[in-house]
Amino acid sequence: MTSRLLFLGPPGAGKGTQAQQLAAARGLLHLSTGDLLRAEVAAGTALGLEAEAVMARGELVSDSLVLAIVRSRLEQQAAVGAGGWLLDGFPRNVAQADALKTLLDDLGQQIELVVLMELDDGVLLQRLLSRGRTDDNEAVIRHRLEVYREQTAPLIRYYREAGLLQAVEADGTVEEIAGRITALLD
Ligand code: B4P
Repeated sequence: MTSRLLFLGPPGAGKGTQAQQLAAARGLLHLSTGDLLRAEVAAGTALGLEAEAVMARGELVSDSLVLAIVRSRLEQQAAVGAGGWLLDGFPRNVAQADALKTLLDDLGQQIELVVLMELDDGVLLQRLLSRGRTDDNEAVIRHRLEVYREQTAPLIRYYREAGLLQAVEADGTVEEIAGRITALLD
């Protein structure tokens, strides 16, 4: 069974929506760096204070901060001998992808599949405007899309060349998209 995977795609493609359902259905650890960062902000931790302004601008939080969060979660899971995971919104640039590879090598684990969720900017913008999170206003969304193109989109080639990437069309109902993703899994 495919049990170590990550979701890649622009902001608002529905990574979180699909990841939550799939992880619950397959008993995987769902690791969303966006959710974890928002939890730190809500709890008012030092880490949250550092992340809050960066997220509000639609930029990427520092690699060291995000990596510390991911490393501790994956190490905890490996220590108790638990199985699979689904990384949602991480990595978001090549430095994070390289660091993830090093971490997984240390843990003796490997990514089995990278699911790229593809969607037009117009649909993304409408979805995020109707979600209405604090970082979901038009100017910030447009900036997040630019950051995606510059920093995250190079991961498409990175994982394609590693032979791990499969793309799905992320337009349609939540159920239709879930069906397309499930069809890629063993
Ligand atoms: P994230 O929390 O990762 O959020 P996202 O990319 O905006 O959304 P996602 O694709 O998960 O879409 P969702 O399912 O919610 O990032 C937020 C910020 O955190 C970043 O800008 C950055 O600052 C920071 N961050 C996170 N990870 C980081 C990292 N690794 N490094 C540095 N910084 C990091 O869906 C969007 C909306 O569409 C929802 O309202 C949903 O209900 C709706 N929707 C979903 N599927 C739909 C469908 N099929 N039809 C219609 N609507 C749908």
